[in-house]
Amino acid sequence: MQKKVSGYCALCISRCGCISTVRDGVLVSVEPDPTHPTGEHLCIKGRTAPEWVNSPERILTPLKRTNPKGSADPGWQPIPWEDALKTVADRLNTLAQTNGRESVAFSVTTPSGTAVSDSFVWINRLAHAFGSPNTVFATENCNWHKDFTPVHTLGSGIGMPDYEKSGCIILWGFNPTATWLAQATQVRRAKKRGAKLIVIDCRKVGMASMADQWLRVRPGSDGILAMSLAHVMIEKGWFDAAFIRDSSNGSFLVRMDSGALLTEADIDAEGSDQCYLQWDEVKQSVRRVNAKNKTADDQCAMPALFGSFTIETLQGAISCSPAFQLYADRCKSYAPELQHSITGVSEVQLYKTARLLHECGPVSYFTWTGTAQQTQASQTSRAISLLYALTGDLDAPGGNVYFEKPTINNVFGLDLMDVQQKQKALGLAERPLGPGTMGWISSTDLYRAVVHHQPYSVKALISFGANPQLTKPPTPDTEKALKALEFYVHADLFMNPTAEYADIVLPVASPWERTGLYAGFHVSQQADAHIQLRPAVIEPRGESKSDMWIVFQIAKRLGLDEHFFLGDMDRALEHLLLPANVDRQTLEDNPQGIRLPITTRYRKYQTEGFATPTGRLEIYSIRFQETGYDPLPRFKEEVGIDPVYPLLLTSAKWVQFCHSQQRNVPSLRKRMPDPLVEVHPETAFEKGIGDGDWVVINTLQGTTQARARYNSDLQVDVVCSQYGWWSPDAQGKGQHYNGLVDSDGIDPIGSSNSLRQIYCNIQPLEE
Ligand SMILES: Nc1nc2c(c(=O)[nH]1)N[C@H]1C(S)=C(S)[C@@H](COP(=O)(O)OP(=O)(O)OC[C@H]3O[C@@H](n4cnc5c(=O)[nH]c(N)nc54)[C@H](O)[C@@H]3O)O[C@H]1N2
Ligand SMILES: Nc1nc2c(c(=O)[nH]1)N[C@H]1C(S)=C(S)[C@@H](COP(=O)(O)OP(=O)(O)OC[C@H]3O[C@@H](n4cnc5c(=O)[nH]c(N)nc54)[C@H](O)[C@@H]3O)O[C@H]1N2
Ligand code: SF4
Ligand SMILES: [Mo]
Repeated sequence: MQKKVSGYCALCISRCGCISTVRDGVLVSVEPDPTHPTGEHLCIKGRTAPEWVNSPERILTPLKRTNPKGSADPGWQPIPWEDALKTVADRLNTLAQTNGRESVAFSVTTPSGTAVSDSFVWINRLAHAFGSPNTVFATENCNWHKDFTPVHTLGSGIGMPDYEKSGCIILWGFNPTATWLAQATQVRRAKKRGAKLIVIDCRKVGMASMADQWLRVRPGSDGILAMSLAHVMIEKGWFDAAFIRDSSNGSFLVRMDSGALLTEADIDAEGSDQCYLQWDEVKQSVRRVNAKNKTADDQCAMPALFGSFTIETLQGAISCSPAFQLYADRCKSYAPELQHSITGVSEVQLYKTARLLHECGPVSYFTWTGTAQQTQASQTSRAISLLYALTGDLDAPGGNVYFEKPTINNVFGLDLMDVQQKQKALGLAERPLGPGTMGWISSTDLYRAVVHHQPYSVKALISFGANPQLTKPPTPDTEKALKALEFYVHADLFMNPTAEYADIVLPVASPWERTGLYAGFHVSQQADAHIQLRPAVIEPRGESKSDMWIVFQIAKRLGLDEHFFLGDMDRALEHLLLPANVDRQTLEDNPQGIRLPITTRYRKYQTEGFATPTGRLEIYSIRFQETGYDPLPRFKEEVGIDPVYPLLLTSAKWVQFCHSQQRNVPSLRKRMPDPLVEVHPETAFEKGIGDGDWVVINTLQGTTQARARYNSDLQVDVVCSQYGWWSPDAQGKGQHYNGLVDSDGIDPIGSSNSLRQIYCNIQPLEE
């Protein structure tokens, strides 16, 4: 018996349309579905998915620990589902009663690099319905800087390049060839049609070899690079002044005494503090702007972007400048001639790049983890958003666009907690604009709460996938915390070094064994209009269950049924689909998905404004200013180089694996048997390291091992290694890339770690 079933590969954010073949109830192959908007190609992980699904290492029953934590053998003993679920509910309820609901933390793996996307919102909803503001998630090192920080500038995330109409595309610390195949396909197509391409990456990877400009930025200097580029564009007048004047707060006057925006309330006792002021160059006087709809009292005015003006206020004469002037001044302090030793990019190349941006638009860009994993990621994100704002192409044809998506109900459920409970999120008090606002916490904050009871005690962890032992920086508390947790339950397909500390492990079905709803495939309007209910193609292996089922069953036993459709997953799905204009039956009848008849509305800000405090794109961030952060990007410069650790280490992803997963898939492992570190041959030669030799990487924090691979496209003092290795036959077990990271250095706004700007040294491994 053989059948072919349409679906999509759920293993990463690309969600490539695919066709799965099942023979006698066993998944035997996964192939591309070129009729699907993301189905032109599958990567090697998708093609080898049957090995992953059928792996002998899958967890097939609920397991209970019988030996103490930290023992070499946890003594896993199979237990019935009912016992497991009852234990989980009983323990969580008891702990919450004695220690408060915030004492139970949740954890979820990344939906961009796993299929947990099927249940991501339900897992978060469970935490919120339970009353826990504490969900550990990779966001601070993954997507906070691209999906949430830009809210303070653009009023939204960064959107998606409108590849089909872009004249010039920037890939900034993002290598879709390895990490998002469907975007790579779009870029290649655009390039073929004649679009220009700028790649900003420390390595010449992926599309860099076909780029019109490849900017070999030094790790961690992207914010400075963005400011340098912006300086050139402002100095040359290569920016969309009308857009900045009419749609950003760049024309709003800033009081030089306080750094606050000047408002009508400053000049008129009856005036509104929501009404901002510009300097009108025609009338040579101030002009009032209604915050929410940009209409001013005088339409034929010319608001100044540059200059310095003395304004008579209720407190006397005050010197003021348009926010854009302050931004231009800040950019000037990062002028290319001052910064090329820090960014590694020459003045000439910066001018050429700025010219491309000016002459070859519309410009679109995508940035991801190359600009995330640094301690200045939030200001870097702002600097890149502001540089992009200069093009005037936001939400315009060919620019970064907010495509229309199928509308589905939002069940994230943050509002199931009251304000007081939400405010208890670990780290939120220190970083009020950080991931805590979404109920997401860092593992460092979790471990501190478990071990030091700071700011309060956390006693339990319920984790859906994730392997923070390897994917987050270590802290002196990590192991202590994992041992000290009074109760830890981990739901996964495979064991991992973090799950080894669990009290109970729950077996999760693979995405080929469960349904999944996906609404909007991102990479074009056509893809984003696509909605699909991926069918299960085989029976769940062993007793494994979907994350959604586990969530609903735990909710039931916790007495939270009312928030989970009384345990009825079909009704839950119907609820999601209510506003979507498509019903479940239609989706079930069309497993390849449905394209809804929706089209792009460009430049929505013209009618809706921007979702920022001033209702405009914020050159000058009001929330940053009010929270005590610099309202304009500012960067600390590299510290002087330590002769003991003279090399600059960064990391990246390769197509074979997602994070710490898939090392146990034989076909993938054959292609990448050992952890790699890319080294410039000159540096390697100096240290007596041959291509393919094992080397030791040292930092102030730790040490690990990897095999050298020569890469002559790197700067000579930059090295790039892999993270996520731990499988027993890889050399370096017990050590890993993130052991090299200093967990204390974090971004003060968004809490990202320095995973990509680490001073290190390397030497040959003594056998
Ligand atoms: N040095 C360095 N560190 C990094 C990064 C880097 O670039 N450099 N990248 C960071 C980024 S971007 C991210 S997102 C994080 C990721 O960090 P994590 O979220 O910890 O990701 P993984 O290591 O892939 O762990 C995934 C675990 O979830 C399980 N899993 C897979 N699918 C499912 C599912 O459907 N349900 C359940 N319940 N479990 C599932 C897997 O078997 C595995 O055990 O790592 C970060 N760490
Ligand atoms: N194969 C695979 N695909 C994945 C994942 C995976 O683990 N494996 N994970 C998924 C997830 S969760 C995510 S977040 C995405 C991430 O997707 P990407 O962001 O594309 O992932 P990376 O390869 O880690 O980083 C992109 C590039 O940043 C460069 N880089 C390193 N340091 C710097 C720097 O300081 N500045 C700049 N400008 N560039 C730098 C690296 O050389 C690399 O080419 O991928 C998703 N897809
Ligand atoms: S890029 Fe690979 S792993 Fe990601 S969805 Fe596509 S086939 Fe699956
Ligand atoms: Mo990520």
